[in-house]
Amino acid sequence: MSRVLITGITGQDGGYLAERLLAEGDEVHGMVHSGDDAAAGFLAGHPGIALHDGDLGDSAGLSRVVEAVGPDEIYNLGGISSVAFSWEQPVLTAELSGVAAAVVFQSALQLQERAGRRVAVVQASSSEIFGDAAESPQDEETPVRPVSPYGAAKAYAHHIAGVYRSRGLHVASCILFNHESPRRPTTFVTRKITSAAARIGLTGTGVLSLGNLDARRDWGWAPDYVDAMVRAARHESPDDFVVATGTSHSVSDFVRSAFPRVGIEDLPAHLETDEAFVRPVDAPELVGNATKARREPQLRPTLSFEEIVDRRVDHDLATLGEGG
Ligand code: G4F
Repeated sequence: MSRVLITGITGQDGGYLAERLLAEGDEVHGMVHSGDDAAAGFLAGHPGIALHDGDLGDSAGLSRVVEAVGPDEIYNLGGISSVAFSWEQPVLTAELSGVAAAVVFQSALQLQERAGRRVAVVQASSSEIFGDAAESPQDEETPVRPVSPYGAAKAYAHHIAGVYRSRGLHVASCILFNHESPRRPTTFVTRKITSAAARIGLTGTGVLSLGNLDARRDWGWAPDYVDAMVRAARHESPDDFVVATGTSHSVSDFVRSAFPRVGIEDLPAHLETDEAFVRPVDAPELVGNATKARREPQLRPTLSFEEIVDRRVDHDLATLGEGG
């Protein structure tokens, strides 16, 4: 049994991770900040998890949580997760998604040295670090070249993970490409599309407004990526691992797969573009080469793109059909 601390436990990945580790008999602790409205509901739905007050923006408090829990494993999933929002709050993004990682690593190293045992850390890195990528697909050696405040913050966290690894901390940086589930909020494009498809499919009316339809992303299934993080934490040697499916689709491909699922073929009648959703800079294509992760910690995607779209649309249809 491992004692595990998760930052960002109330998010999509944090929830799947906590459920998986609890089911395996691990002792699960999560850090939540006082403004996290999801915390009370999360605790009610997950008895057995210990929640600790802490804020990624408060270095001393964050260190105290690591110290108090004394974990064997730390998953640093917290921070700003929306690339679009990072353009509105670049400094906050740098603090929560960048600098806080250094505090986590420093606290873990101090705990490791004091306790005389390994403290394994997983940093949830992001394909956004590649930004306007120098090559396609991207792998662990692709130059880091972010084009968004979010990508720049994650790039710092990714680099400082390497620094602490060289100091003897078992820190794996999992470079996660887009990964989706019904738990995604509608601020992300896939959920925005599937919830609109369900609504328009049921009512026969409505228009979906999107930004850049040409952006290509490598969309995987979130529980697979959580599995990858656990395997990376427990892999004998810490490293950087690209976690991806290896296939990219455009935003308009996603729309073209989702709408027919609800019986809508006349896309132009229900789709428009709106400049308000276009970002100042948007990486044109992010697609990962996960050969290394598949070879070493043996990561495997379980769902295809089409299965992911279908499951998501079906979930939103069922939710709406139940009056949700
Ligand atoms: O769904 P998105 O907002 O996800 P994004 O920006 O790729 O970020 C997600 O994946 C990253 C991994 O690469 C994570 F690190 C990050 O935390 C997050 O999970 O946007 C996907 C694409 C973008 O190109 C965006 O410009 O969809 C495009 N898009 C087009 N119209 C839109 C919209 N995105 C959103 N959110 N809303 C739109 O209306």
